[in-house]
Amino acid sequence: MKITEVTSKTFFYSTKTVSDDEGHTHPDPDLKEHKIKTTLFSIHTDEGISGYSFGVGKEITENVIAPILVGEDPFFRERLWQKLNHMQRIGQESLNDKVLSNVDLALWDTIGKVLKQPINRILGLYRDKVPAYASTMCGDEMNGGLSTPEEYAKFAEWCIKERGYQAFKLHTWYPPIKWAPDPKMDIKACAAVREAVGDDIPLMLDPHHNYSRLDALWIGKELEKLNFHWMEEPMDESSMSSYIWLSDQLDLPILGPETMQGKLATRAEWITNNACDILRGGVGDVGGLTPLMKIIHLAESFNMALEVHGGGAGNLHALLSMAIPGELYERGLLHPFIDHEEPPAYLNNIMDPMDKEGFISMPLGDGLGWDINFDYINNSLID
Ligand code: LLH
Ligand code: MG
Repeated sequence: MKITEVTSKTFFYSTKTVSDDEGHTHPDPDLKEHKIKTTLFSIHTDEGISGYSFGVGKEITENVIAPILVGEDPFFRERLWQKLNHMQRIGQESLNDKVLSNVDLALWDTIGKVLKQPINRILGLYRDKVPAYASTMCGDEMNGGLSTPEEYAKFAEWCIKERGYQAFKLHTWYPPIKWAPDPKMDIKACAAVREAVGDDIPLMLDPHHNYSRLDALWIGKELEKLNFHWMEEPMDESSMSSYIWLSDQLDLPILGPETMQGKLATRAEWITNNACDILRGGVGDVGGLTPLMKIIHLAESFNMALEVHGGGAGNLHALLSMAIPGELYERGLLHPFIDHEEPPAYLNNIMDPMDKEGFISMPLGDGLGWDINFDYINNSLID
């Protein structure tokens, strides 16, 4: 079996969210829809079967990825991944871990479609559903949104008591909000949420990512009083020493690294240096499902829990196949003004429908299980 063609097609779709100048997503201030671009990345084979993912640019597809993939057998996924991974070293700057991840996911999708099986069955299932937590967008200044501790509390109450989520994570206030970050405000929001949902619901905090050691320690100690489940990324993860220092002084579990580059190797360093209590990895941070499964097995061999970062197809298949096990699926990012149940126009269904008890079931479709609206994409192409 051979890959015959690899393409990236750019198309428009509508969204009600905007990014701030630090890259965090919020609702559009007027809650209006506007168009943004993304790409459909496709791997075509000589057996007429194709695999897909999103977000790999046209230029890198044509100049870097297609020359490596075309003519190869997609079942040599490990070799193709290693080749692209090594190419990151030699100045292929736009071949970042997110691109690598999306190429890897499209290879998995191709393989699943050829074998006519969902990826979770190919990996080997551990369970057939996973509990989800509500993961908020970071704080804002929108009245009725996530602008005060009381608004976080109200949203948490709805997520847990009405919608059925099993746990709740706050992303609190970061720059460019002028008064942020503010450790005291973070703790006020966490305390209000604890009060609203009661003592038994697991709560987590993902605060501003550039606090000082002393601020992070103070927040951690306050979270211990509020019986929080974990804290993640309160400081720049480039300094592993800071995380060793912090974890050493807290009973509160510290989770990481989330955004630090280095894939498997970085996680091995964090485990062996006791820089975290729970490991972190998500397909988009580590270069795909191929390396994420290795990281999961690395954590397993050290008896360390691993929490998967982010939602989406690749992360869900990994969670269904982990034996350590990943405790919770991160569903979001959520906001009182945004309907997470509504699929983007280029999908017919969302990837992670959640039942009333807060569980997400295994996707049954072949490959990654994306239900892609090809008609929408073909009618919205811009090149
Ligand atoms: O930057 C953000 O908006 C969040 O930190 C985002 O990366 C989110 O996915 C996260 O950290 N979840 O844990
Ligand atoms: Mg995080």
